[in-house]
Amino acid sequence: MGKKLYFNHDAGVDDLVSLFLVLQMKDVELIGVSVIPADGYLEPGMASSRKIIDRFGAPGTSSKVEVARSNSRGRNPFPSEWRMHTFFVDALPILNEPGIIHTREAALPAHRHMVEQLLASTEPVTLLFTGPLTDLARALDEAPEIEGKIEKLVWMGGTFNEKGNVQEPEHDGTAEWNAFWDPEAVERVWNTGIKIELVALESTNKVPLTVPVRNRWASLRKHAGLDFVGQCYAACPPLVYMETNSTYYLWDVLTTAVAGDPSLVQMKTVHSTVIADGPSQGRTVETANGRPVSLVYDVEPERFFDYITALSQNA
Ligand code: AGV
Ligand code: CA
Repeated sequence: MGKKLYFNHDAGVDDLVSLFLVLQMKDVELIGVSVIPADGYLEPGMASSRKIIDRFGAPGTSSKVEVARSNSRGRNPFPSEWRMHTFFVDALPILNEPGIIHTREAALPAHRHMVEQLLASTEPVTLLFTGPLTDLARALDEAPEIEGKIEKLVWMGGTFNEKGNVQEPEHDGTAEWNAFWDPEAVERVWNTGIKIELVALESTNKVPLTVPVRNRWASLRKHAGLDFVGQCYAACPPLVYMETNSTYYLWDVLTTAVAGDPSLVQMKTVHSTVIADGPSQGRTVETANGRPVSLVYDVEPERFFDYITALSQNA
């Protein structure tokens, strides 16, 4: 069946595109999904995830994979303009054609659902997180023994650049949003022996959403999967002249591609700690005696875009 993977996401545009892509990976067995309402809203995040599994999962996926609802709350909320994107994806006609949802909602909240799935697995499981780490931190508090079931964590979050992407009145701008939403959760996860592959802001510099990227998807829209990807990203502004606070990179999609095929990127070991409080909260800092993570520092954009296009074309 391929490697087992559990996916926790936060219902943004690229989180939902990531779920679609995971479902296309022939060598990945998705064992569970959970949704945390950070950079998105919970109800449309749950509904759209279940509809994406129905529409784009292989036959039988809807009766096997459950979607769990997180009851976690963050320290620093995302701007609601960004979070509104979840309603847009959930309303796309391609997801609403059948008018009925088959994929089940899990009975347990996200962190407990993940514990249940991990403990039930006879093989090590890859964790893919494209939002804050809160549900993993809580799962580790409740059942530290899950650490032995985790092959590795592939996470989109953090940055070692001077400048992050948080622009909030009481912050100095050094943090990345997923880390800023719940800095203590990053600290909790850093304080384990779990192998971590990190896609930080600098990892995605070479893969912004641009007009040529959009046009390539548009030219292939006869394939339902690429039409879906194009429709989702239609909600986001492309990079044209210069980066702004709303410029979109393929943050979560690159992270998902790394989970599917790590050979697409270059990684190096970086030792780091996280600042949990004060004006730099959520900032990840390189420190000689800090916790090692494998940081993605380079990607060939051509290969990456070819990879996600090929996956989407088969849908
Ligand atoms: O910091 C990147 C994370 C990713 O997980 N998210 C978006 C991706 O899902 C937060 C974010 C940063 N800038 C944004 C974000 C923007 N301009 N719009 C929406 N979300
Ligand atoms: Ca995300």
